[in-house]
Amino acid sequence: MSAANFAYTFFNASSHTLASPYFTSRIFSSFSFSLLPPSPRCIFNRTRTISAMAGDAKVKAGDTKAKPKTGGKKKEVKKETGLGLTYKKAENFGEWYSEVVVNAEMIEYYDISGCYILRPWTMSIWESMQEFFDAEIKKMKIKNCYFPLFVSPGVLEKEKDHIEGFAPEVAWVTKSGQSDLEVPIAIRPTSETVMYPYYSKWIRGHRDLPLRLNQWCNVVRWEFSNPTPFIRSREFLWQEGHTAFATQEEADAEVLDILELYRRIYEEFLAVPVFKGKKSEMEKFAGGYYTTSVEAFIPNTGRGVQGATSHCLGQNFAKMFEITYENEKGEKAMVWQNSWAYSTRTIGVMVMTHGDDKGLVLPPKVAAVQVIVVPVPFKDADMQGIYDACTSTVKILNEAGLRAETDLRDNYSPGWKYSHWEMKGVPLRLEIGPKDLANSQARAVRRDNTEKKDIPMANLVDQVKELLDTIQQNMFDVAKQKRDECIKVVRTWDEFIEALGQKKLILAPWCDEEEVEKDVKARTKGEMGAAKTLCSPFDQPELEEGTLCFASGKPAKKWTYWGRSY
Ligand code: 86X
Repeated sequence: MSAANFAYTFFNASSHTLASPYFTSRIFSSFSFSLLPPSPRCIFNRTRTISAMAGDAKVKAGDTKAKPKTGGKKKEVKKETGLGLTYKKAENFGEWYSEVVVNAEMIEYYDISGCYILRPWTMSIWESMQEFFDAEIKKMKIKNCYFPLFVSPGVLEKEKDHIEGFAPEVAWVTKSGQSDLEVPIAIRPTSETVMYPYYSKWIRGHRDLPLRLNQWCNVVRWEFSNPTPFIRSREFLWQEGHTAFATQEEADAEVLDILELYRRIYEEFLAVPVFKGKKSEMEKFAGGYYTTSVEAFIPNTGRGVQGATSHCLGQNFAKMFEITYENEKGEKAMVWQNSWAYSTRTIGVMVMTHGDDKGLVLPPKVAAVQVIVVPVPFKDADMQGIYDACTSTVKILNEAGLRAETDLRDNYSPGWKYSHWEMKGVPLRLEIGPKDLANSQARAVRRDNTEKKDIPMANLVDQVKELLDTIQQNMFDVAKQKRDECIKVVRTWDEFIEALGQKKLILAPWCDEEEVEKDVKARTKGEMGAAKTLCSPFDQPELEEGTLCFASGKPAKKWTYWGRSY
């Protein structure tokens, strides 16, 4: 098949009839969108924008509407204060989640389905993780770079194994202004095809290796299954690392080094427990050699969620993109490659894990505001004295490197402020009232468990630091305990089905055969989605001699986590 032809079939999974590599508008429009130039009304009149857009845009079947239930009508019915959640986490998890991310001012819904505005409260979380990860990969001699957003159709053809099945998710730009582009260009869903032609160019000899690059960017995947803020959005932010080595040993080592950084992001920053493990043949990145991942679990929905992936690509892409070099002996050799990524999905997992019926609960390490200082005026109290105490408390905490703010707004009551900052998930609240002022202390209230404690001003910084550390640790411990309570070890099919019905995270002995995983998927198919493997944990319980696979009855090769997943 010619390159051009392949590019065509590749992105037109549904059609095999057309000879041209590019598209007739009729067929093309079934999976593309066009970039309409924004008209003034789109920018200035929001109400009209939404209705106009719905009319203008070609909305594809299966496209869900852009506005969530909670962002629309519901809000008008709600109390004027705008405080408090309508839904409870345990009763209606989906609506609860949408409401939390909006009311905590993390997300604003956008008028394109599956696209969300990331507000400052979200971005500061992303930046905390970014700061950590970026510094760590720099220690590993990985360098940042930036490749273009657009992909020419020509290079995509090289990637048969890789992109097969993904074609319907690729978004295309087909016009500039009113004229059709001569050649449509794709928007990156991931950057292998964008980057590897240049790896081929830049890598000549063994001295050019290793080549270790990372980029922080956005990617677009035009998904049609139900969009969820952070968890499944059509555009998201991520880092993608792409590295090339002379030897497999170096590549193998990096896969695990990066995976450990992902574990630390989840466990040390987001206070979310994860398992490190290897993906099954079915669930691995098809273009790669093997895939490792960190896997989280959401007890409320009984779903696993892939937290981040670190792939060894082997030499598959080196073959496709001719990434070769001359080794010390003067022979031509192929590089070993890895790729790895984590995305803004991390934030969604954190919200789902820690949020409660009062809203978001932020781990101190990633909270934009770690301490909110609230003045509690009383009838005849020395108002100025209280305000000054709040301001100086913040100053002392800021100088100690803590992220503290005070809320001195005089048009809100202390109670309203408590609810507001609880909704936003601030880990620690310090209340300062007349009595506290008189005693030179502040009343500390933890967001994670409502525990209260008086802190003497003389000891402010130490005690606040200690409290924040305790909160961070406690949030992880509680989440881990809840997650662990969901783990169910099963050995038979009947136990497996029962555990699946109970929303468990299932650990089962498995024969590690692709056919068997397919069979399990088929046999568990239903409204809630099929069960699949999440990963085979690196930390394997002992597999006793003679243990059989829960699904096939053949000898088991390993313990594997199974469940429904996001
Ligand atoms: C898989 C693989 C890999 C670099 C990573 O997981 C780490 C960072 N990439 C990504 N993947 C695709 O390759 C893909 C390709 C197309 Cl064309 C698409 F539309 C969606 C995709 N989704 C995932």
